[in-house]
Amino acid sequence: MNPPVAAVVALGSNLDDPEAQVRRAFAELAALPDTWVAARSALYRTDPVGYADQPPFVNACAKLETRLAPRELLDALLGIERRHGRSRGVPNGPRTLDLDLVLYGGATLDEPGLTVPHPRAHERAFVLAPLVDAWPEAVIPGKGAAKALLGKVGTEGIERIEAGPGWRGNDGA
Ligand code: PH2
Ligand code: MG
Ligand code: MG
Repeated sequence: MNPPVAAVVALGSNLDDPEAQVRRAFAELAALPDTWVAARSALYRTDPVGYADQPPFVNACAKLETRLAPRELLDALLGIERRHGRSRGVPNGPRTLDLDLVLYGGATLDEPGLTVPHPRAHERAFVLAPLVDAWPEAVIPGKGAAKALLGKVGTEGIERIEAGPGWRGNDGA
């Protein structure tokens, strides 16, 4: 069996009760086979990036421990998106649920449909702020510490909805 790997999933929604979509998705991540949610961020309300004429997003991050291979995990994420009625319309446009595989251990992958680290994670506050909540020491291979990257990008246009940093299980840090 594969040893467990720390993987990070970024969650985003801006349609059909975004907060509920994201909360349900956390539970569905926790129910994936051979996968545990080690930590989760607070929820954030964020201004849309890339395509401005759409509702604000709710964004969050989950740190998983998983024995699934990257492609198996990706397929599981796409399955959850489909169950949330995700349809693929305008690039960067509105969606019921977006689950992006941001990190898979220290791996760098560039395969069809599977680019890890996520190619834009290091420049997006709506990914970095929740990532730092869930995993303060996270490092984006080739880009550096998530905390330092967030310092560079800043937190304009993002607002924490919940108090506190989220939930980090028993192992803290
Ligand atoms: N996702 C996008 C494009 N723009 N903006 C915000 N605030 N949050 C997102 O999750 C987001 C976005 C493409 O996946
Ligand atoms: Mg995305
Ligand atoms: Mg996506």
